Amino acid sequence: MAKRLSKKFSMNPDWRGHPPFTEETRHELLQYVTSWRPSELVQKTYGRKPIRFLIFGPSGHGKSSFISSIKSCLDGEIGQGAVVGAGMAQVSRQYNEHPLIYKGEDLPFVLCDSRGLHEEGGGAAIDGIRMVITGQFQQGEIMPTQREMLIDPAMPFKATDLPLGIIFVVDATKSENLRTKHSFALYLEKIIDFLNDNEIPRCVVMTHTDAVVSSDLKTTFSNKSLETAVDSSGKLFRVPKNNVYPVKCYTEETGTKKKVDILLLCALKGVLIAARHRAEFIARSNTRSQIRDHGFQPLGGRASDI
Ligand SMILES: Nc1nc2c(ncn2[C@@H]2O[C@H](COP(=O)(O)OP(=O)(O)OP(=O)(O)O)[C@@H](O)[C@H]2O)c(=O)[nH]1
Ligand SMILES: [Mg+2]
Repeated sequence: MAKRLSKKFSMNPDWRGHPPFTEETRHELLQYVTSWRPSELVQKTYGRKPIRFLIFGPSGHGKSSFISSIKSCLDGEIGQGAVVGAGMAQVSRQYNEHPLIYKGEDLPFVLCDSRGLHEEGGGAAIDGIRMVITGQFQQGEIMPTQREMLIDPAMPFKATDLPLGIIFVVDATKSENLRTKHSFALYLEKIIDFLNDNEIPRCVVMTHTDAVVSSDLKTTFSNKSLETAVDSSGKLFRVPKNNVYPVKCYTEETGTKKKVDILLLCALKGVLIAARHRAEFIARSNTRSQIRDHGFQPLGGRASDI
């Protein structure tokens, strides 16, 4: 009894509320993610194209691994969805839209892989990133580095060309170090300013949780070192702490695991909730501006009153 009590009181309290790591939670999260659909108004506004979520982050921090892991989680089997590196610099150089398939059907959104941010010598050019955000890059096109950037980025774009979310991916063991790099902070600021100006929701997916929480992923939300990493990742990408999602990617597993899936699905659910709010806002603003353009008369008022 004394032993049980001392174990109980030696555990850290959770720093974030979270669902239990049970099979039921995995099932509920999977249900949410796979049944997520944009409303009719949003579908009408955005057309038939899948909704885009862009993945940005420094090279080697796990962007492609996160995409692959989400695919494996939906599939129930480990596969190689996006090419992942092992000790290589700058593996992904292209812009790549990855469809997500559940039980043979495409989900209405895609995860878009991209070239690493600002790695010495070969990071993605800021103007190239702006072009990816505004939908001016085709599937498979190589994203230029600052040196290679020759294209005029000043192309007009519509609100519906923009993604409904940016997912910054960062390695939990490296975020603190990145914060001290002045050149990276300046580079990131330009990207964040552009996202703010266009009101694009963003969050952080923090990979390598397993490297910090070495014992059991169940202790993710009570581990103090991980809380510190969540804090510094939030400050680095200027998102509130509750929009930083710790995950572990599938790296050496041969089958999917309940706790790994739960962390991955919690992250994706957070992205989808933010996207729904933004999409509804754009769809309604779009409808209002069409009403203005066409001079429709709404019930109880003249068009000029809107
Ligand atoms: N232990 C552990 N390793 C991870 C995790 N996520 C990614 N990795 C490893 O980190 C390395 C880099 O992962 P990638 O997914 O290729 O990183 P990337 O951001 O796509 O890199 P670039 O394509 O070069 O920009 C690989 O060796 C992965 O296996 C994680 O959550 N835990
Ligand atoms: Mg990659």
